[in-house]
Amino acid sequence: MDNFTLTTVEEFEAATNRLLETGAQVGADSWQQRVKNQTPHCKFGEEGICCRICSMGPCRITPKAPRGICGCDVHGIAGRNFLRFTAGGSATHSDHGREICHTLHVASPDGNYQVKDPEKLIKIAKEWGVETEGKDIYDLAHEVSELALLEYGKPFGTQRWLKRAPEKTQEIWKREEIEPRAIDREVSCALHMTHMGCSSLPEALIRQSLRCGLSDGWGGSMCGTEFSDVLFGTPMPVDTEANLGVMEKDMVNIIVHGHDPSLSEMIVKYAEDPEMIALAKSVGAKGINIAGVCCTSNEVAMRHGIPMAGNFLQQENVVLTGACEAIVVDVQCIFPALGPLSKCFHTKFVTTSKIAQMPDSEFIHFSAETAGENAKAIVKMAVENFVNRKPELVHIPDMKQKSTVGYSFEAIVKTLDTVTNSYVDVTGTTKPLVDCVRSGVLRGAVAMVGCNNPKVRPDTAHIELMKKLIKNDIILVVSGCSAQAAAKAGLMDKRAKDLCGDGLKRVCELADIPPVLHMGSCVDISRMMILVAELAKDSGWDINQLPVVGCAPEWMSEKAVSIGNYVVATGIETFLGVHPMVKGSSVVDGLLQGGIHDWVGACYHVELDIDKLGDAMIQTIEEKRAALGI
Ligand code: MSK
Repeated sequence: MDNFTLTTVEEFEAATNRLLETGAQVGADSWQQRVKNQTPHCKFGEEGICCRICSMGPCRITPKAPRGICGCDVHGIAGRNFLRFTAGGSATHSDHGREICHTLHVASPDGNYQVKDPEKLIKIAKEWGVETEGKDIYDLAHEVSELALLEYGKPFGTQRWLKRAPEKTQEIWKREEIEPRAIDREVSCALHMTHMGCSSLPEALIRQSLRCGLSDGWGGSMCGTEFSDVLFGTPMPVDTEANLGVMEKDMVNIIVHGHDPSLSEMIVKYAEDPEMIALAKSVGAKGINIAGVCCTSNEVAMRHGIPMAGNFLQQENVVLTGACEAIVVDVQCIFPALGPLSKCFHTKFVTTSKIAQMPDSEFIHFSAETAGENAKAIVKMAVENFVNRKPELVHIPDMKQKSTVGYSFEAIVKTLDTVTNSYVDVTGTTKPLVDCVRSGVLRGAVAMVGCNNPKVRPDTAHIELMKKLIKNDIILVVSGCSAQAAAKAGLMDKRAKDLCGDGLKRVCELADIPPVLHMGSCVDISRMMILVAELAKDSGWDINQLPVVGCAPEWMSEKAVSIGNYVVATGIETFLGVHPMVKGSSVVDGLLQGGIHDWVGACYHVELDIDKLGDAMIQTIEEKRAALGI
C-alpha cells in the first residue's frame, strides 16, 4: 500500500497528552479537565425538561411535578426547547450568509474584494430572473446581493432557492406547510411560538423546527455558500495536509479559526505579502505559515490548499504547541478558553467580530471596507510576536496526513465528466454517479457532517464509521469538523482507496479521487442539498428514495440541529451518535425518530453504539436499494 497507513485515534490522543503536559507546566486549563468538572450533567437540561422561558420558573418536570407553573407539560417544554435550539442554529448560519451577501455588495474591481467566479454569479442571476445582458459584473453582483439580502426579510413568498429542489420535494414542503418564508421570519416565528403562553403542542413546535431549519439550508446557508464561491472562487480539488504537524517550528504560525472566509481570505493574502515575509525574516523566522481550525480551515483549504491544523476539540492544542504566534478568530465554535490559555503562552488571541467578543483577547474590528488594513495589522502583530516565543515550551507533534480537498458540487460533476468518456451526452450532470449507484458498483452515499463532542471519544465515531462505510462500497461526502477528522486520519489521501470495497476502489481509481470527498464547511451542507437534488432529477427517483443517508455522529451545536432538521425535511434519513436534548418527552422524541417520517419521508435515528449506527446506515441504504429494485 505504498507505505500508507491511517493515523489512529490512539496516536491523536498520545499527541494530545504530550501537549497537555506542557499545559500543566504553565498552569493551563483544558477542555478535558472542564468536562470532568461538569460531569455528571444536569439531567433536566440533558432531557430537555427544564423550562426557563419565563420568570415564574425555572420549572423542572418530575413525576411529582408533571407540569410547569403555567401548566405546560413535559412534551410542550421539550418541544419548545428543541425549537429554540433550532432557531439559534438557523440564525447563526443564516447571519453568516448575510455577512457574505454584504461583502459581495461592497465588492469592486479596486476594493478589498473582487468577484472571482463571474460564471456562477451570472448563473444565479439568470436563475433569479435578473437581466444579465450587457451588465457590468459588479453592478450585477450588487443587484444580486441586494436580492439575496431581501430574502432575509421579504414580506411575502418563500425562499428563492427552494426552486432548486425537485418538484416532488417542493410539493411535500408545501403540503406540510413547512416551506420557509423570509429567513428572519422563521427565526422570529420560532421565538414567538416558544414565548410564554404560545405553542405547547409538540406537532406544531416540531413542524416549525423543520421550517426554521429549511430556512437555513435552503436559505441562509445556501446564500453563504453560493456567494462565498462568487467572491472567493468555487472550490476545485487541491492537495493539502492535515493535523498539528502542519505547524512549522521555524516559521511564524498564524492559525485562522471560525467560519467566515471574508477574514481568512485576507489573512492568507497578506501572509503572502513580500513586505510581511521580509518582516518575518527580519525577526528570525523562515517565513509565515497559515493553518486553519474548524470551518475556516475548510474554507481556506478548499480554495488555497492551506493546511488544516485540526477540528473543534483540537483548537486548544494549537496553542499548547507553544508555536502559535496568533490565533485569529471570527465567529462560531470558538472556545472562550482560548483567552486565558493564550495568556499562558506568548500567543496573541485576536478576536475580530462584534458577534464574538471575548475576554483576554486583542480585538481588531474587521470589516469589509477596511479588510486589507485589518488583515495587514493582524499579520504584522503575529510576525512581531515571534520573538516572544519560549523555545522550551515548543513541541509540535510530528503527525500529519496528505489530503485532497475541494469537492464542491461543480467539482464532483467535473471530475465525473473527465473520467466517463462514454457519457458524452450527459456532460455536466450527475448521471454517471447515478449509474454507478444503479449498477451497484457504489451501494450508496453517506453525507457525514458535524462537530466533535466530548460525549463521544473525539474523532472516533467519524473515522470508524467512514472506514466501515467505504469498506462496504459506500462513498462519503463530508463537511465541517467531520471532514477534518477524515483528513487527519488519512481518509482523504487518494491511497485510502485500498481500504475500500472493490466497487468504490474502482470508482476512486477511475476518477482519481479519495473515497471521502471534502465538500466544505458547515454552511456548505447546502452543497450536499444541491447534490441530492440533482441526483434525484437525473435518476428520476425522489430524494427520499435515494440510497443516501445523513450522519452527525459527534454533533454538539445548535447549528447541527438546524442542519439535521433541513436534511431530514429534505427527505434524507439522518443518523445521530448523540441524543438530541428531548429524551424527557416520549412524544417529541417519537416525532423526531418516527412521526415526522409521515410528513417528509425521513426522520432521525439515534444510536450511541457506533458500530450499530454504521450497521443501521448500511441497512437503510440496502433497504432503499431493494425498494427501488436495484
Ligand atoms: S466548526 S458547528 S464544531 S462542525 Fe463549523 Fe465544527 Fe460543528 Fe463548529
